[in-house]
Amino acid sequence: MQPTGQSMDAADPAAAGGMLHPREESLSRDELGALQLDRLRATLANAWAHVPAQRAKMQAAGLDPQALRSLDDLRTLPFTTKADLREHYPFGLFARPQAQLARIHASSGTTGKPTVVGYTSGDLSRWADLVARSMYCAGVRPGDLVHNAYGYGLFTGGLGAHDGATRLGCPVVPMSGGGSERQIALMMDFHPRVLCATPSYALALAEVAENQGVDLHASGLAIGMFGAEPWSAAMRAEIEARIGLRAVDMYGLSEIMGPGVACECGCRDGLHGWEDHFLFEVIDPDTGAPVPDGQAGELVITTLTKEALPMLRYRTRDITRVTRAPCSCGRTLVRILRVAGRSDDMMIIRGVNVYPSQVEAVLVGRSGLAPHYQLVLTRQGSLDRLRVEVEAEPGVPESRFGEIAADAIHHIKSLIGVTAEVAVLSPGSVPRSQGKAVRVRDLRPKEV
Ligand code: DLL
Repeated sequence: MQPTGQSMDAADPAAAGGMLHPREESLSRDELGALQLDRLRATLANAWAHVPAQRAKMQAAGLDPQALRSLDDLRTLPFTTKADLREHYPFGLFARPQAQLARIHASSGTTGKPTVVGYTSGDLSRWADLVARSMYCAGVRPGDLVHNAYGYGLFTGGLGAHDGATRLGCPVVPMSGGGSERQIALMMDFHPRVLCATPSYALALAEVAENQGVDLHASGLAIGMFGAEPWSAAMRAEIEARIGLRAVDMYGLSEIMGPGVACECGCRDGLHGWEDHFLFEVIDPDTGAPVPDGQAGELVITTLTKEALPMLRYRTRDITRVTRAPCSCGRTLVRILRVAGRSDDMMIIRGVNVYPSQVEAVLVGRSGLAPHYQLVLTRQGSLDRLRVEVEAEPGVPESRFGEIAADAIHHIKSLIGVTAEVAVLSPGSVPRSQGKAVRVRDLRPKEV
């Protein structure tokens, strides 16, 4: 039931070297670099020929796709940001006319217009391949039943996971998010081996099952393909204990493709970024300068095979570290060492930088607390203040809330170095997620 990285292909030798575990995953860095350079030239040529805004940027930077000599030459090109997508809303950065598109997705965004992305049928096919590779590398095998609770629709999670599972040869139960009682009933009846969901929704499902007296350990679930939001190691342990599966981290973003940009293998020692299709850089978010492997920075991604929406040096705003040391599963691709959070979600509390996932790591599993929380940011004078609203574990008497809060305050201070207020609330007070959880409520006055 617990697949490991090393034994994966021993169980399925036909897949090694095939579409599910292609040679490209284990090339030497030189071979991989040569493949990436070829594909980068083609990507730049595509953008040059079909996206006037990208061509203008290349011209201004003096970058001629044909004359590209090394991957490092790309660094002369300015970054692409979400603002560029907004400026050219909805289709202005597309490299293909509408008649050549097969699908549009969009992410809602917290303010203003959504970010719109497009795919040719070739793009959809490569996306399905990469999600299939992600699932395979995580231990999913052809024939496994996949219960897909990612939201279907404009969000890339539902259809992305669906097409990938289908490509892998898995039957899919296309549940989408919500209707938790029904999801649980069907999981108990159908016995899926794989659950696809955001980690926060997986936890919400576990809770609803427990409240109904249903034991999800008996469902037969073995692997969770979880992503779309940051989640801590403590949250992983909590979900695994409550559902009885192996929780795997899968990363992606719609601007680049959707789920399946990177995924953990059975070793769970970083997420393999599919470098035959993407170029990964890590930069200092303040200066834009590259940071060495192993050091935290913002992930920047260039697509190497996208037709409809080639993305050049896209600033993801995700803060992470990478290593290019080979993994014990044999893959030589870059490993992304979990995404700590988005730079937009970083809080600065009296000069200390804090991500919500760091606070989560302190709260989840702490005695007396349930893993349901929200962080509320307020401003007093010129100082930002952090208030942590977290639920008590069911059954804990209210008379103990004060003492539990004091313990949490102490550990947040000693482990993260910030002073927070903590309010322990009764069970059920924090809204449950059906997709991406809302972890931060920012009540600070808006800057104008
Ligand atoms: O969330 C795609 C996806 C769907 C990934 C299902 C994995 C599973 P967007 O809605 O565009 O796309 O949001 C992308 O979500 O920039 C990260 O900030 C965050 N994110 C995605 N996966 C992870 C992860 C999808 N595994 C944004 N860990 C990204 C941490 C993640 N953050």
